[in-house]
Amino acid sequence: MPFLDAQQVKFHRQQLMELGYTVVKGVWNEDFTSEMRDWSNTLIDKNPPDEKFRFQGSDIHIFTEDRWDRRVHLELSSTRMPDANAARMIDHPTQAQVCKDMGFGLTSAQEWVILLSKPPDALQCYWHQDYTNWNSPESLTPWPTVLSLGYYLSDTNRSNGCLRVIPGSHRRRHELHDLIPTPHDSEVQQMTDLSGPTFSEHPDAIDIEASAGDLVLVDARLLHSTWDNISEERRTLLLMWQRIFQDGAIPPWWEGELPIPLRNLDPQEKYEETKTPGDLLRP
Ligand SMILES: O=C(O)CCC(=O)C(=O)O
Ligand SMILES: [Fe+2]
Repeated sequence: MPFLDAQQVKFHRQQLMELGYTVVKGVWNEDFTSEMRDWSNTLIDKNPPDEKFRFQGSDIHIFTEDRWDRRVHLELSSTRMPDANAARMIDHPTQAQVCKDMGFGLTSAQEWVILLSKPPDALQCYWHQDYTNWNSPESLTPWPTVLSLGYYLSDTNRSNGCLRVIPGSHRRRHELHDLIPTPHDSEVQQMTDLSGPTFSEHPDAIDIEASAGDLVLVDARLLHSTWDNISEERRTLLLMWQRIFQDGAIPPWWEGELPIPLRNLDPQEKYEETKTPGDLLRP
C-alpha cells in the first residue's frame, strides 16, 4: 500500500526539485524511533564526541554487517563499527515505500549510517554542501542524483540545533558559494573565528524543523548548516545517502525541458571530482 498519495507525491517532488529539500512526516513510527534513540544514546555515551568534530558533534559511522565483512581499510574504532541496526534503517520498509511512491527508481544506497549528535552547548555547523561532481553537467539536473535521508530523534528547532538551508541553492549559485571554504576540509574544521560568512545568519536561510521520526530528504547540492544546540538535551540525527537517477537517467515523471548542458551528457565521460561548484552553476 502506498504511503504517499498522488497529491503528496507531487508536493514532495516539487519541493525537492525547486527548494532542494522536503520533509515526509512520520516515516519512522514511535516504537522504531524510540528504539533507535535508546540504541544511539548508549553508543554516544560509550563514545563521547571528539573536539575535532566540534561542528558536527558525534560523527559515528555504523556499517551494515555485510559491508563490514567486505572491509579492506576499515578498522574498528570509537567512530567506525558494524551494527545490525544499520541494515534495519537502510532497508526500512516504510522508507522503501516512500522512495517507491516518489518514483526514485533504481537506488543505490550507501551501506552505512552516519550518526551526528550535538551535545548540549554544541556549536553550529558551518555552511556547506555535500556534492562532489560539480564539474559534470549532471550537477545541473532538476532532480537530485545524490540524496540524504535523515531522521532526527527529537523534535528539532532553532534552540536545539535544527538544520537550516538556503532554498534553491542546489541549482542556482548563491553568494555564499563564493564566500565559504571547501566543505569538510581541515581548513573549515579548524576555524576558530565564527564571525564570518561561513557561520553567518544569512537572510536567505530558513530553518527546517522536523519532528522525531520524520524523513528529511535533502539534495546533496543544497547549501545547509545547523544552529547551535543551546538546549539541555542532545540532538541526534541518523543519516543515510542514496544515489538515484544515475548515469544520465531521466525520471519517467519529468515533464519539463532539460537544461542545455544536460541534453548532451555522455554518461561514459568521467569528470574530475570537486566539492566546489565551478562555472556550470549560475545565479
Ligand atoms: O547535523 C545536521 O543536522 C546536519 C548535518 C549535515 O550537514 C548533513 O546532513 O549533511
Ligand atoms: Fe552536510
